Amino acid sequence: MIQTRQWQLRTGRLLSVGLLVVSSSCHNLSRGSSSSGRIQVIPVPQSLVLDAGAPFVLSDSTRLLFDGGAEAQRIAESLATLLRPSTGYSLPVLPASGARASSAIRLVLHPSSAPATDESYELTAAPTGILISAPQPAGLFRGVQTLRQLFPADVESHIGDRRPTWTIPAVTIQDAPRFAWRGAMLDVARHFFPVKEVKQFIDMAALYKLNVLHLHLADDQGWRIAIDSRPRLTGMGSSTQVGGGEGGFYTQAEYSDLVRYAAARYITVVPEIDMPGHANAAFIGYPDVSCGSRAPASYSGSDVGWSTFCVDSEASYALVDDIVREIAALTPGKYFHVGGDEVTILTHPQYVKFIERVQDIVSKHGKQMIGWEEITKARLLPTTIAQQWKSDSVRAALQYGSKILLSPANRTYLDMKYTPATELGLSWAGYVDLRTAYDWDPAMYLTGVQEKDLVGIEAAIWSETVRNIGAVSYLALPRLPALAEVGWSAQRTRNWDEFRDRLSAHAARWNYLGMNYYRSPDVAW
Ligand code: TNX
Repeated sequence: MIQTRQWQLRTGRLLSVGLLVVSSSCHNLSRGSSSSGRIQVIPVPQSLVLDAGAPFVLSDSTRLLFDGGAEAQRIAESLATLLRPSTGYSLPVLPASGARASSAIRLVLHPSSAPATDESYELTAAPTGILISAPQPAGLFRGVQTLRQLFPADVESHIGDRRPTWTIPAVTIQDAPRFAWRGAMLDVARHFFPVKEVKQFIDMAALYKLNVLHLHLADDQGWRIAIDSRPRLTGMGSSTQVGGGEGGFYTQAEYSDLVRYAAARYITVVPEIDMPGHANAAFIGYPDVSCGSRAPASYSGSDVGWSTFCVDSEASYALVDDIVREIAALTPGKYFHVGGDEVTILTHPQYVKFIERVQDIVSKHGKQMIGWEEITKARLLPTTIAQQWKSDSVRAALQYGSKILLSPANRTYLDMKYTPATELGLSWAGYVDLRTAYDWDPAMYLTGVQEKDLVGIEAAIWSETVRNIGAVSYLALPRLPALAEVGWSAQRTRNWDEFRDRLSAHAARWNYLGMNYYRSPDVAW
């Protein structure tokens, strides 16, 4: 069969070479030529060296061995949960100490001597087994996602007792993320997405090593999380969405369930309550805090910029305090996102006063503030993060020692149409085709903003036109994997032609996972 092999040169450049390799163990299980045993991992690892030896062969005698306590065990169990339904093998999960196995996948937590991040890992494949080792559980989990992609796409199936002979070429992978923050934002306010659908979105993010789920939990159209001390937020503010319809909200138990589901995949949930603008849904139940030009009533349109908290009213800050306190208590992550975008009806001093007060409230409840780039008008704490989306105004964050998260709409907004013909989505920032999402370097995006100033990048799906997970998926695939690689992989390892070649194998996975996707004409699917 034909395999494409990649060698990493000492310079770090990836070389792709198609060559004929006779492999007796490659069965006819792969679907189509594109997934036939080639290494098509996304995001591309920092270093991948193919060894000369024989491949690893998964079989009924393979055992999953863990070394590193309960979390390593849990990650091993999650690998077993992936492999058992697609193979029919028993794949027992056992502590490594004392276990004997002629064929093993070992997951080992151990402190690293090399400088490493929480998400670094090493993976080696040899005839006797696979070893994934990492200094932290997050790295083990990321390494397992690489292993998942080294298996054929059929690994995503639940076909049962197929008892395949899957091989993984002898390889050594050393990997670590370029950026600490690789996020995906989902707007659950313009349209509400039930817990089950958000979990599907988390699954998609986890496969591509993203580590932040930013939930846009409130906007003019809907309030989507229960606040016990302020029951009218959801009681009156959650019952519609763009275009009308039911809306909805998460109970605190449901939100906590999402937080746990994400955490099990080493994804941090960042909750956003957009304020002082984009807050009409809060004013329906609490009209005393509204200074909007319209009387508070439910809103199912898509205009922006018309609602605002009353910045001179103490009642506003009391409400914000209750909201931040309750959400902070439910959120183990370090961050609380306050929005802060598109406020057109406050004066500059009014806006600044509000953001600085809210920054204090967020700190008081033990979180670091994040806000859209407009917050750089205020005096920021060095721990605050400014999220760029439309201009270079975010550079003002640097004077406070604050870091920048890049979400340029013309690269990372997945609610932008792919082309003029895309049915879903908007186009105010232009069309974002696959290459536009992939082919850029965050460190070069803004003059005067260097790599060290960035925490990372985040993709965003605003949901004015997006009604369900099928639509989310269509907009996210294949651009989300492209952005995942922009955020994870070193710039020197990235190459557009090579990326779209690797990507072609992923559609077979998405089909098994029931994930809708756009057949970008740039890819030979
Ligand atoms: C701009 S991005 C917005 C959102 C919209 C989005 C639509 C940002 C901070 N504000 O309110 O939903 O454009 O693409």
